[in-house]
Amino acid sequence: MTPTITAFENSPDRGRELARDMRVRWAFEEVGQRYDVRLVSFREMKQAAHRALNPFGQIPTYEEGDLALFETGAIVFHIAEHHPGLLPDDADARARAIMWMFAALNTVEPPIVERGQARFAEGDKPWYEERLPILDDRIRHRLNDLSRRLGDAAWLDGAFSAGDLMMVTVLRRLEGSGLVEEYPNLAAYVARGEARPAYRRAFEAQFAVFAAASGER
Ligand code: GTB
Repeated sequence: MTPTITAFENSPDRGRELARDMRVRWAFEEVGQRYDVRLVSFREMKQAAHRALNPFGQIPTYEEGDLALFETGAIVFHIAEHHPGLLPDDADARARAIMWMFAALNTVEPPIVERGQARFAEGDKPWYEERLPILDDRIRHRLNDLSRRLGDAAWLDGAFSAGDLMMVTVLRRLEGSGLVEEYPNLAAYVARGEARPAYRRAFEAQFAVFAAASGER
């Protein structure tokens, strides 16, 4: 059965891979699983039918037969568990790859989300300019440690895994901030992720939604 995910009908990022369905699309592409996409408007996302899939009224969601999931961590993990290619066979290496997924979502992403939220919700407030360097330093704190751990390695723990997929998409959210570029090994790490053919295919699919809606190409 072909799984169906939901994505923004009209993404505020203009199809630039920042909305979280990108992670799920990328995971599908890495494992070679076809998928369908149902586009939803902001209004639809808050209605009962969508909230039955995601009580928080957000995208992406995942449906396959009787199974409905939300949370990109759970969705990517589900895909990785059911297809070879995103989690190592060795039990210890597998546990570490899952650990990196959690680290991306629970330790690295929160200060990045906080920065984005501040710009969105407080960007016009007088304190915003003063607050931004504090938020940036919180992110640097995480990037410092991540950069030190990654060192010269290509990926976080041996071969590319779901942990890297999640971490790259989290770091991608800093696009335009200049923060990742302060750490050349992290910038190269993100670039390596973006260069993967599966990432490119996911990007094209996500951008095509925006292009079709806007007439751009
Ligand atoms: N923890 C959840 C997960 O990982 O699945 C978070 C899901 C989430 O935040 N979804 C967002 C959403 O539905 C879209 S991705 N937001 C609408 C709402 O909450 O009402 C976040 C996002 C949105 C837009 C941009 N952008 O335009 O740059 C980037 C990221």
